[in-house]
Amino acid sequence: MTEDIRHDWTIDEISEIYHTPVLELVYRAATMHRKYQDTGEVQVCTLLSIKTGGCPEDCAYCSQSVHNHSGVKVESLMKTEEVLEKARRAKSAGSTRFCMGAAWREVRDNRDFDRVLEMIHGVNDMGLEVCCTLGMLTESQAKKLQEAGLYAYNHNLDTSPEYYGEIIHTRTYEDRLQTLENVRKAGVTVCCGGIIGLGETHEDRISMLHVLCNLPEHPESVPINGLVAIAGTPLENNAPFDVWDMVRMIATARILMPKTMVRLSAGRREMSMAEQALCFMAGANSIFTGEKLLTTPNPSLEEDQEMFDLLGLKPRESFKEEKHGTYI
Ligand code: SAM
Ligand code: DTB
Ligand code: SF4
Repeated sequence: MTEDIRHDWTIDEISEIYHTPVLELVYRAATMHRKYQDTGEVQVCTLLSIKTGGCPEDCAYCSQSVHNHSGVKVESLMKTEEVLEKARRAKSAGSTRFCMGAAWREVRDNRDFDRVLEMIHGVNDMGLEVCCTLGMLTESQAKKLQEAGLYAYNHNLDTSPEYYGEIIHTRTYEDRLQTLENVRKAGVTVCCGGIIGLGETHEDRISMLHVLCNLPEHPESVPINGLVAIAGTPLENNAPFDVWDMVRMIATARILMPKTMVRLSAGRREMSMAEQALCFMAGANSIFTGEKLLTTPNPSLEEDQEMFDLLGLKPRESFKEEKHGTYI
């Protein structure tokens, strides 16, 4: 079984997988999925933007950057009780993971950070997997988050090292990798993925997957986002992402990182139920539910319930142990 879990993938091998005729690719990924995951289960996560807008970074896709003009209102950090109320609601709507996002370049050791630690405590006490995405952080900050009860930290590579400079100028790929290392050292699980539809090539996507699957440990979750093109950002007129490319990304990620939760993330609103079903076939086993992602709309709870019923999918329980490569 262990030959499936590798950290020495070459670009050529990944390219061959990614470019496999799509039905054969889905079959291969579905086979790997069946071996390492419970195929009838999909993790249900809820996002909340706890500090919206005013971010000094210049990510070209983002509604929350001060460099873009999306019209998103700058808000200060939400009150702890309000956040906990949202988490309670997410839990009663069936969510098992709660992800809090702040539009910060990096974490600072200030009162806001102390309040985030308090939020983590509260959400963790509800029995939810707590995830945060707060920008760059040091190892000691990551340790404080871990001690507060943080289960996962989201920090995306977004695209390939080669294309990164076209999308973000205010930090480097190396900065991202350093934060991921700090998270890992603190014993927090890693959530790291990217976006398709930024204008990148197939080679860029392959290159991003190459970085992810050759990290010393595979991220426990890999979100694949389809660009939500936001008016007022430099990418507002990008062509919609190709659903077949989404399927290829998910299937390739599943084959490269069999034990990882692969999340069909932003962009589901632009996809039909049948298209999403193809992504689940290809190995996606996590989604964000609830009316909003961070600043943009998401399918409604009713639509997602209908999809789960139709496809016979069940929500995955929190803190579930991984399967170790058995055929079912
Ligand atoms: N500021 C933190 C950071 O950059 O790590 C956290 C928040 S950031 C919004 C989290 C991730 O959401 C980004 O890295 C990006 O992959 C994804 N994202 C943001 N805006 C998006 C968009 N318009 N379409 C698709 N994905 C997006
Ligand atoms: C991730 O990979 N996607 C989520 C989460 N991690 C933080 C964010 C998607 C944001 C989509 C655009 C928005 O709502 O602003
Ligand atoms: Fe800031 Fe994160 Fe948006 Fe980049 S993606 S502008 S770091 S909030």
